[in-house]
Amino acid sequence: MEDSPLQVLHFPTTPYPDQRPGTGGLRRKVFVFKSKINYLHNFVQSVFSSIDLRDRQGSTVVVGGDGRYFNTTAIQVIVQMAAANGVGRLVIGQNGFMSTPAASCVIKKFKAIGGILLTASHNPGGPDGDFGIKFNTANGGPAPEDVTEKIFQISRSIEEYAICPELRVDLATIGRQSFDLENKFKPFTVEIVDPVESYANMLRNVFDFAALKELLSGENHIRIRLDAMHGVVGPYVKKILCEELGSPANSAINCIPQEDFGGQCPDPNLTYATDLIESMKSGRYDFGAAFDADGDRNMILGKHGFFINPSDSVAVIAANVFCIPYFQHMGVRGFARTMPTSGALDNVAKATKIQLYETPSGWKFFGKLMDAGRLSLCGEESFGTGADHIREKDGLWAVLTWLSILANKKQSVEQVMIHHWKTYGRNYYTRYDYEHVDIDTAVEMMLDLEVIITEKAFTGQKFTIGDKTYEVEKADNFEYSDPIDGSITKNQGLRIIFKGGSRIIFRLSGTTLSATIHLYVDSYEKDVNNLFLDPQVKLAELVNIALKLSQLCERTGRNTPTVVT
Ligand code: VG1
Ligand code: CO
Repeated sequence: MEDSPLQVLHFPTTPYPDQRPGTGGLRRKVFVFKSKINYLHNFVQSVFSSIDLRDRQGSTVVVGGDGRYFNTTAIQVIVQMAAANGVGRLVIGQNGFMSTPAASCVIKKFKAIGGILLTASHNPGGPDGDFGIKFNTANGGPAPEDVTEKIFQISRSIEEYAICPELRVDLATIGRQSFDLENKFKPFTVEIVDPVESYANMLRNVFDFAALKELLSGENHIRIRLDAMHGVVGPYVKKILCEELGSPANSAINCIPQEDFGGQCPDPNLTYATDLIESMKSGRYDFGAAFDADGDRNMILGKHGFFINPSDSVAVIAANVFCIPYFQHMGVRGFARTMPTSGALDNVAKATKIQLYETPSGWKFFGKLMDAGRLSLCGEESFGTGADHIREKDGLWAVLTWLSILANKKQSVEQVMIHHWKTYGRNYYTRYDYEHVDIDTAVEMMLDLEVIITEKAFTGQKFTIGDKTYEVEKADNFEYSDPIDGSITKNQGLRIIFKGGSRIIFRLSGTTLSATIHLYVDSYEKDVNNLFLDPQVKLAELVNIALKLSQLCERTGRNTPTVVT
């Protein structure tokens, strides 16, 4: 306990116009947070001010991050501001580290009113990289739109912030620290916790750890390779997969969190997860997976790098959902996918007569459905998969889910996938990202395309390439009406749906700092003789139609995308 109470001070500040959170929180270049006066303070104050004072007084808030550059500096400021804003207790991950799924779990465990997560997720880190702040609410999930909008509105007219500038916390030592504050009746407390333990505990109740241990270290064990990509999930992989489930130490790579993620983009896809892809080629490993910096994304690979498309991944899990004890106990109430995710999950929903929901991109829309007891399993094409055990997508959960299926089916990753396609048909899928394009060009392209596709005559229009004709059945700018509270979310991507179900979708990224155009293309195939084509060949005609319609190459000056999934 400090000798004399710490001062609570109020400082004037001027607002920034650009603090509207995107698909996954507020993301900016490190230098913006670091050098623009009060940029961080303004946003953090706006987050606290968005919470009713009665709810805030004496409450618990969780804080943690993906360990990127500026993580601990930002946490020290958040601690000082939380204390000054009436928060009673902060629960912080040791050394400021906490994966996003672990934060979701810890928020519930400590009955917190929310959590502040310092992460820019899959975006690059380091002094020249990106920094980000996400705010999660009491259910453990990303703040819904009305909350992020409120935060944004406050940030536009903020006049002062509150802070205890002398308060310093020791982030390294597990345990409780108390601080007496001026004019405060009760001390402010900080609890430094090991989030790995809370998270592992939760997973022990979701999976059959004995069966997984047998799979990974029993007599006929398989070999796995997991790439934490220098992000925050490394210690979780080590503890759960290696120490507890007995996988050898060399099955986990890049497991020490680094401020700049080793200079790599911590994005688990076919372009950036290079170490994993390289080591899978040798054929020494039966199963491979990579995670993003904050541990909520996952990429699954089979032997020789057999790639599981994330849209297929959630469908495979849905089809084999009862291989996981959690679902055996809880049952399955509904499935959901984001709009650009392929219809593979829809096929399983149809066959099992389970309700399917289609939401905009981003995890926040799933949480409401889960809280209302309507949703059990969901996924995104962007390497996000999860369930209602928490309110965030969960990379390690996805890995243990796949391993549970392998253990149960006694099949390889490839066999599981092929069996799935033979049963349900295959949704060929590809996503092209055009990163760092000129923002005005991108916005203009989207506006013009919207005009074209929403003209009345567009529906019914036919596109013929070679001997194939695609007829437009429906085209719109996707809009979501929330089945729980009726709220409407507009402008979520341009979709062109053809007869037979093939789709072309255009969307602008809401997480990258420079403009990124996403082009998503999918096409359903049920003929068993056509299940093993190269998606790029199979989808070439549709991609062609998309590029012609949008004039993307001419407008952006790009002939090829920067990332292909
Ligand atoms: C991207 C993905 C979206 C995902 C979001 C946050 O958003 O497309 O599906 O939910 O990132 O993921 P956008 O708006 O850039 O396309 V994470 O792991 O970066 O929090
Ligand atoms: Co992430």
